[in-house]
Amino acid sequence: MPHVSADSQAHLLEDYSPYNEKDSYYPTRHQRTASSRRRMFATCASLAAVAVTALLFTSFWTSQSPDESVVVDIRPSEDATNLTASSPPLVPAKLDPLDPLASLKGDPTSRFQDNLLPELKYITSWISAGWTNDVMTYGNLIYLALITDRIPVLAMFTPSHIGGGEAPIAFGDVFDVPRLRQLIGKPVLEWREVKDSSSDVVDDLGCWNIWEVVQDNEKFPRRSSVPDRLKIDVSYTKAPASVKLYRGFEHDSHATFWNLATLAFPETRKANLVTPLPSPLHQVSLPPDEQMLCYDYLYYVCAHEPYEWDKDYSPAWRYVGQHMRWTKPLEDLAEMYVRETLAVPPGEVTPPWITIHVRHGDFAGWCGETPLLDCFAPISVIAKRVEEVKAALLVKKGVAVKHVIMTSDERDPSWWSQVDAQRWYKVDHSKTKETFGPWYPVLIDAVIQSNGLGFVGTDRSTMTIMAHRRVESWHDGVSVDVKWGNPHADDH
Ligand SMILES: Nc1nc2c(ncn2[C@@H]2O[C@H](COP(=O)(O)OP(=O)(O)O)[C@@H](O)[C@H]2O)c(=O)[nH]1
Ligand SMILES: [Mg+2]
Repeated sequence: MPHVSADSQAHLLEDYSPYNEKDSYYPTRHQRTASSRRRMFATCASLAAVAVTALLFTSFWTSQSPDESVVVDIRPSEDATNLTASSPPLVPAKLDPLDPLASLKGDPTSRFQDNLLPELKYITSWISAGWTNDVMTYGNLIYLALITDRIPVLAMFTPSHIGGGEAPIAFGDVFDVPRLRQLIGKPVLEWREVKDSSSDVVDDLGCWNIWEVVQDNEKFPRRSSVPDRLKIDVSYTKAPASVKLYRGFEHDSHATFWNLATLAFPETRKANLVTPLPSPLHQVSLPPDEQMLCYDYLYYVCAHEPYEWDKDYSPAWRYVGQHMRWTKPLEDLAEMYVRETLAVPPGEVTPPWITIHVRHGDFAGWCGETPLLDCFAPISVIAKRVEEVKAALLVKKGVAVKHVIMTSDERDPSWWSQVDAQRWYKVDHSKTKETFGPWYPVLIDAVIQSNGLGFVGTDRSTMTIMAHRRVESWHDGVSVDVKWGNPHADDH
């Protein structure tokens, strides 16, 4: 491992995620003021509108939603209570969540502000880590949008682990945004729908700086290439210390959803306005924007405890993440790869499979003095877990799974020959990058992992966490994670 300074090492470790620090440290629309008559009229009219909307939604979902099993009604209860005069601004019930143009003035504009509807409120944030961390970060952004009644605006995925010089890929080229809108029943926008991707105009925007408050190593807002890519010049306002989950605790960097959500509303926002940092390009100082609410970085956000995506109760997973389904072209491509991998003859149904995800690569940086052979789980330990998952699937689903597919970032040919010796299948990615582009080896592997009936992952990998959740939620399958770090780490 190259020599790195303590600070840069901390940054490097953070990207290993989700546990960048020692986990043992953890203790365990507009406001109306009207006469009571007008208020009563408004309430009745609203109730009628809600009833009609509810009916429309019900019939829509019954007739069109292909996966009711995962539909959870997370819309705020639109009862008389929150439709009274003192309600904070809501995404209006009459707004068609499925039509992106209903949430905008029209086609993408050169200045993003020119496309925002004055009566609506939006929320955005940037990413800056490994791809799966970034998937979670966008999931957190959408969840924060749900609890603040704002429309999330999502940027692209940036090529952090696949070569910094590669082109980004749009969120909507990976995840099925129309289906996401349908499943959460709310508008979701992509930046490419808001601002013309070829625009040369640099927009100014005031954002909250969370990063500098939740961690001690970097005395600046979280760095991300996204604002530059979107041509946005950001002026940051340091958030109040109260956003941090464990105030004063240097070994954790989490804020909570609701601490951040308070800043979305006028009273707490106003009470916490401090002098903003001038933007790097135009040197403008702007308070956090009220219409396009913006936070620098939302990876380290939780409702209850750090690294929640790893928990079954995770609200960001339950209300958002599980509804982030792959685009149909990506599903089809991965299915084609699975059929080739398992040599399924044309016309035959693809058999169920178990995917293994072995994460090595930069995880070596966590091994310290422990030799890698003792640190990473050996194939024998992984094989034991595969047998356990097979047995559990037989009991739970009555299915005897015969096919096991290995996915990994490991490049050592001798390690892969051990995989061959187990008669596990491996995906041939020798032509994937040149045929489909640099994003596709990891995208295809992630889809394959998510669509198995069983999953054996690597503890502490966000890619594993997502596959684990997806297999359980989408397929009612069985997932386990292999522990590592010393020869007895996975003893059980
Ligand atoms: N193709 C492929 N790439 C992988 C696999 N595991 C890890 N990687 C690469 O390593 C990166 C790991 O970063 P991230 O997605 O944040 O997951 P994490 O670091 O494991 O938490 C991925 O984005 C991929 O680029 C795998 O099984 N297949
Ligand atoms: Mg990562």
